[in-house]
Amino acid sequence: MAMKPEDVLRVIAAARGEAVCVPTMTTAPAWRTIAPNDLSVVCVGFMGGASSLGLGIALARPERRVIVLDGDGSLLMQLGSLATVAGAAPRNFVHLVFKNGVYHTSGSQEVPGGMDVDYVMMANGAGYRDAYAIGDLDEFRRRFPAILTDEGPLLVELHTTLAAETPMTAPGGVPFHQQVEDLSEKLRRP
Ligand SMILES: Cc1ncc(C[n+]2csc(CCOP(=O)(O)OP(=O)(O)O)c2C)c(N)n1
Ligand SMILES: [Mg+2]
Repeated sequence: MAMKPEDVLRVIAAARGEAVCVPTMTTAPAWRTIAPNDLSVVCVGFMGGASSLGLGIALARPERRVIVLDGDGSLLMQLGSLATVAGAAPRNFVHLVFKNGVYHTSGSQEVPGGMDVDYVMMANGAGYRDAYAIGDLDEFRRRFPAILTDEGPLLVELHTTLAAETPMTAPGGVPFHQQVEDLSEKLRRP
């Protein structure tokens, strides 16, 4: 079973409240249309860096939930970031891994191990507080309130199909430095 990434993003956008979202790779173009101009910072260039960016925000704003929307190939490239997150132990940090088995953005080359790589086990091994996999949209919708409130760091491996767009087929959006300034400004407000 696999979910359409856009359907997953719509569930997140509808229920996230004041959570900050950090989408990367193929979640980026869809997120721009599903949740425009909000508490997000969309990043593409620094493969594997989304969780570190999210970690920084989570540590700086411990009262706010931070949700990283990561790619499987990106996480695999910076696997050590799992131990960095677990070591910092941010209670407000959620790591959603969109596992599609490929580097979709760069041309759908297969990620080593494809869909067989077990990111749940890796997150548990690194010391995340909790980790589990979801492949069904109804289950994701049902469990999302807990994902928003359970103590982190939490990793959820999401089994997804390929997105309709990638940052290559749908480039653009607000420049990264501008998004960072906008988000900092919003987070500084009381
Ligand atoms: C260090 C580095 N190597 C290679 C690239 C080129 N690149 C950009 S996106 C991408 C694939 C991302 O795959 P994944 O994280 O699985 O996300 P998906 O596109 O499948 O959503 C690659 C290899 C890069 N940006 N940085
Ligand atoms: Mg991928």
